[in-house]
Amino acid sequence: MRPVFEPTRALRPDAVTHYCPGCTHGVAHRLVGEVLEELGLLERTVGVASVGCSVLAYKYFLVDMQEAAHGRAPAVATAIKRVLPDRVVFAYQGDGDLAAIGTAEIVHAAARGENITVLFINNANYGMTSGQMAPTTLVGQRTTTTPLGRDPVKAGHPIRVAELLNALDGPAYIARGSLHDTAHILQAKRYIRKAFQAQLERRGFSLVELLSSCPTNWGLEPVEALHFIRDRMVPHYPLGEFRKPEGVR
Ligand SMILES: Cc1ncc(C[n+]2csc(CCOP(=O)(O)OP(=O)(O)O)c2C)c(N)n1
Ligand code: SF4
Repeated sequence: MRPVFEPTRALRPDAVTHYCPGCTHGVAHRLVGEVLEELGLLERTVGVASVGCSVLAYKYFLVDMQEAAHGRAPAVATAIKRVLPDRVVFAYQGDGDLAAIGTAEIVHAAARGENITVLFINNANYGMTSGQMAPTTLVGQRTTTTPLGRDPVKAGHPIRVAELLNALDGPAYIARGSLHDTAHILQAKRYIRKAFQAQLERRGFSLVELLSSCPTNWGLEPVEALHFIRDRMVPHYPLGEFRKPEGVR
């Protein structure tokens, strides 16, 4: 019988996940793993795990992995890529990590056009530390630090990271996908593939933002959390490709 589905060889098959039920961090891991495997990159990839729920990503990916201090993954990835230019290097970062404590690192890595790929998991809060407001938290969204809902007068407006970085000259590829249903997961995978291809072609910095669920801290059932992405996050964070290298369709 011909198999119709096989788990990617990029992820440890015997790992017991620490992610909550319904969390789409696992889906994002699988997409990255599938793309790396399909492009034949498993032997030459170095991933950089950040601080947040994905701090243990190195336990799942069967590629070389390095842990970075909170927010510093783009700087660590920069160093690895510069020392080992033939390796494929990616950073995997949450929105607290990338868009709060690590804002300077991501902006300058993008502005420098570093030839690295960043997977940016936007779940609109700090997941690991029990659901505080992140820069990406929506106006009106309740978190443990905005129990009445985010008030932009006191807490500012949510940051659209893909659009922010698209204002820079350095990036080669920037896209935003979503993990809330199958069609969008497949679209997100195409974006991730193009981001890694940009790195392989030495085009420069690539980033894929992925709208992702955090049912535990949102106080929602897993399916409701997917609907929250679709109904609340996608309208604020439009999906699509913001920057593509010349000649890429
Ligand atoms: C220097 C430093 N400051 C603060 C923390 C506490 N901390 C750990 S994870 C985290 C936020 C993670 O949120 P995010 O990046 O959105 O990832 P998620 O857990 O939602 O996937 C914070 C503030 C830390 N570990 N180190
Ligand atoms: S706290 Fe949120 S982001 Fe972290 S594993 Fe659980 S659902 Fe996922």
